[in-house]
Amino acid sequence: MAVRDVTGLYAEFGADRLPPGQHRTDEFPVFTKGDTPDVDRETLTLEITGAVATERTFDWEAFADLPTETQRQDVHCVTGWSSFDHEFTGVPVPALADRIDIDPAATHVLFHAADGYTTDLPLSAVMRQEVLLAFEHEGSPLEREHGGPLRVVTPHKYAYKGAKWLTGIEFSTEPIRGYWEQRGYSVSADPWAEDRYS
Ligand SMILES: Nc1nc2c(c(=O)[nH]1)N[C@H]1C(S)=C(S)[C@@H](COP(=O)(O)O)O[C@H]1N2
Ligand SMILES: [Mo]
Repeated sequence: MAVRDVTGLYAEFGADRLPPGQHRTDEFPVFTKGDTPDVDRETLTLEITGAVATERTFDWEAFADLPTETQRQDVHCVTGWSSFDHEFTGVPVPALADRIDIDPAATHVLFHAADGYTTDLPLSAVMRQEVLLAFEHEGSPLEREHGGPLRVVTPHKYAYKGAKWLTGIEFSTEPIRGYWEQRGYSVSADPWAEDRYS
């Protein structure tokens, strides 16, 4: 399958691929607030709730019917590390949106995860081709510690916007703050603006 290289997306936001104040690592560190939850493809449920015409739940079989894409992306953690050139395969959010009838009044999204984690973004920041609901990394099922079976990746934002072990996407007409956002981290989280705290 062809790989879409989106590592050039930084040009929309800043001068350099490595955002200011970040250092590059060749590792892919694991960064989780607590324990890794026990989720697999067989037990996966992805609930679409809130400001949508019909709330619905995808199991793995229904999810696997959605269009997918493989992209090369960079990861930027707000604690300072950036890790380049990861190949993620997943469903781009616009492809999911085509199937779920989002309320035109919806302005925000809250992602829910199996470990109780949540994170929020404006809908406009989520409705981008490079925001993937990712289930493969480097051609293999996404590693459990990196969020397998299903996570969000947000290469245009600090990586705390990418919920691992995704279980739900809640659309809303006003912001609902996520786990780190309630604890002082930035809602917009633009790495090139060094938008770390709010
Ligand atoms: N469910 C869940 N998602 C999460 C987190 C978490 O603790 N729980 N940590 C976030 C943070 S702060 C970062 S930097 C990335 C790290 O992803 P990685 O462990 O695959 O590097 O996951 C994000 N998504
Ligand atoms: Mo992070």
